[in-house]
Amino acid sequence: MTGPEIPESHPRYESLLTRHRIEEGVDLGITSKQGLIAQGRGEAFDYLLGEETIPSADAAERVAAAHLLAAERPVISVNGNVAALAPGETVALAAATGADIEINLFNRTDERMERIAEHLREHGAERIKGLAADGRIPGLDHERAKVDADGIGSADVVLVPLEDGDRAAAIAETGTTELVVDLNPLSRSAKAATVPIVDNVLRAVPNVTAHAEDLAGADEAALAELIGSFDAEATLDAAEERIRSGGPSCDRLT
Ligand code: PTJ
Repeated sequence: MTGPEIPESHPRYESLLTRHRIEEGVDLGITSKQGLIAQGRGEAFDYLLGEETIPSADAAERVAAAHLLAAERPVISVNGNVAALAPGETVALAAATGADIEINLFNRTDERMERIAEHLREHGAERIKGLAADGRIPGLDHERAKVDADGIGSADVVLVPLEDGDRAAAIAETGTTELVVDLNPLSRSAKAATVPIVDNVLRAVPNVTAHAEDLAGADEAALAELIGSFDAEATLDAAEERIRSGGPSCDRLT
C-alpha cells in the first residue's frame, strides 16, 4: 500500500504511511473513528521509544512466540486497527503458530465484523472466528463481551494487539494467558498481560512470526524454559525507562 502524496524522502514517511492506512481503514468501514485517536496515542509512544523494537520488546516477542507454539488453543484477536495495519502479517503469524484468527471489536457492529472478515480473506485468511459470538467474557457489558465459544471463549493463549484496558483485564481474569501488544507500557492492557509487548503492532506481529519460525523445532521443555524465565514487570520497566531516557536512537527522529 502506498500513500498517494507522501514523498519517500519525507523524514516521517513511515509514520505518515501508517496514518494513511488507518485513514483508509476508516474509509473502508473496518476501522472505527476511535481507531484514529488510538493511532495518535500509539504514535506518540512510538516516537518516544525511538520507533524501533527495543531489546526488551524483542525478548517479549520471542516469549510470545513460545506461548503460541506451546498452546493447545491459541487465538489471535483482531480489531479494526490491526485489520487496517497488519492484515497479511496477522495471517502469516496464524499460519506460523497454528493459531486461529478471531475478530473481536470494542465498537462492534455486524457490518464492521463482515467487512473485516472480507478484508482478512483478501489477505489469505481461510478460517475466521468471531462471527458466531456464542460466548461471553465474564464481567463485561454486552457488545464488548462477545466472543466465539470455541475461539477466545476457550483459548488457553490469546494475542490481543491494541486492546481496550477494561477488556484486557477481564480476559486476564478468566485465567487465559494474555499476550498484549501495546505501545504504552503504563496502559492497563500492558499491565494485565502475561506477556506485555511494548512495540508497534506493525513491527511486533512479523517479529513474533520470525521468532515462531525460529522456534518451530524447539521441544516442549525448551519452550517451557523460555516461558518460565520471562519477567513481565521488568519488561514494562525497561520500556518505561527507554521512554523516560529518550534512548539511543531518538536523536535521528525529527
Ligand atoms: O476496532 P475496535 O472497535 O475494537 O476498537 C479498537 C480501539 C483501538 C479503538 C479500542 O480498542 C480502543 O479504544 O483502544 P484504546 O483504549 O485507545 O487503546 C489503544 C492502545 O493501543 C493505546 O494504549 C495505544 O498506545 C496503543 N496503540 C495504538 N496504536 C498502536 C498501539 N499499540 C501498538 N501498535 C500500534 N500501532
